[in-house]
Amino acid sequence: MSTTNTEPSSWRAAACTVTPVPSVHRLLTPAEDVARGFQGSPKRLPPKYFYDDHGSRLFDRICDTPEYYPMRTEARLLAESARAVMASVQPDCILEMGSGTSRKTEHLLQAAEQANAQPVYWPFDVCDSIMTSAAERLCGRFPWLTIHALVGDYGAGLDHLPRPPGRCLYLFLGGSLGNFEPEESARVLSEIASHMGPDDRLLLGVDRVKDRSVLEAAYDDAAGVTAAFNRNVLNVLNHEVDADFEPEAFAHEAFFNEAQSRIEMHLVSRRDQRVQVGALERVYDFPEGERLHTEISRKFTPASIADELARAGLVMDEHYQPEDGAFSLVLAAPQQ
Ligand code: AVJ
Repeated sequence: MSTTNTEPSSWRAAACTVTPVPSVHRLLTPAEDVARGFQGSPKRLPPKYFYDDHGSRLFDRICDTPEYYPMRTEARLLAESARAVMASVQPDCILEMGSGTSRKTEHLLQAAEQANAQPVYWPFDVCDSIMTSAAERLCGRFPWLTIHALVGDYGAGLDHLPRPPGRCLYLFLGGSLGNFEPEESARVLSEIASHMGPDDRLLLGVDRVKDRSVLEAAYDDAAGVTAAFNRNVLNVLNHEVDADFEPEAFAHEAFFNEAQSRIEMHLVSRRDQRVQVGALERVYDFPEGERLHTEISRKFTPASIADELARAGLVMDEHYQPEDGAFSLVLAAPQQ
C-alpha cells in the first residue's frame, strides 16, 4: 500500500520561501521620475506607475476585452507548446521575471507534472502580496511544488539575483519587453543572458507587428477599459507626488507608430490647465492638446526578435507562433 501525502495546504505554504533581491542601481523616486519625465517634450512617464492595485485590476479587465488579444494569444500558445518546451529544456528550475499571478506558468508546471518532472519554481516580482497568493494557489494545485519567491525589481539590476542550482528555464512573458526602449530592453536581456549558464534557456513572449487596425483596437477597446487604465496613472501621480491632476480633463490616445514599430499611448490635455506637483513644489502647464506620453509597446517581426536577442548575446533555439503570426514565444540560448 502506498502512503498518502495529504498535508493540509497551510503546511504546503511553508514550502514557499520569500527572499528580497536588493537593487543594484538606485531606483528613481516618483518625484525624480516626474521631474525628469516632465522636462522633455513630449512629457513622459515610466510605465511602472500604471500598476497600483486599481491599475493592476484594470489591466486584468483589459485582458478580458475582445480587442486585447496578446494575453489570450500568448496563453493559448503556451498551453500548446508547454510540453515541447519542457521536453526540450528539461529544467531543474523555472525562474520567472515579473511573474505576477503566475497564471500562464501553470501550463508549464502541468507539462512538467505530466512528464514526471518536478522543477523548483522561482517567481521574481515587485509585488510580494500577489506573488504569495499565487504561490498558495500553485502549491494547492501542484502538491510536489517547491517555490522560492524573489521580491525585487528586475529593472534595477540582476547582480543580487540568486543563481538557482541546476538547469534553469528563464521566463520573460507577457510582451513586457516591448515596454522598454531598445537600449533598455538590450540591457535587461543582456543581464538575463549573463545570469544564464550554457545549458539554461530563456522563454520570451513578444507581440508581433500586424494590421494597424487590430493593434490600435487592442489599445483602445470599445468599452473604454484601456482609456481608464491610461487615465488611472494620473490618480497614481496624485497620490505618489501629491499632484492635482483631473484625469477626466485628459483624453486617451493610442496609435501605431510604424516607423518605430510600436504602439504609443498618450494622455492629451482637453483644455488649458495647470497642475501642481506638491512633492516638487512646482506647477506644470498643460495647454490644450499637450500630451503626456505614458507608454510604448513595441511590436516585433521574426527578424527584429532575432536582432534583439543577438544584441544580448542570445540565439533563437525554437520559435512557437500561431498560424497567423499574431504573437511569438521564442526559446533562446546563450551564444556559445
Ligand atoms: C502588460 C505591458 C504587455 O504593453 O500590451 C495593455 C500593457 N497597456 N494595454 C502591453 C498594456 C495597455 C501591456 N503589457
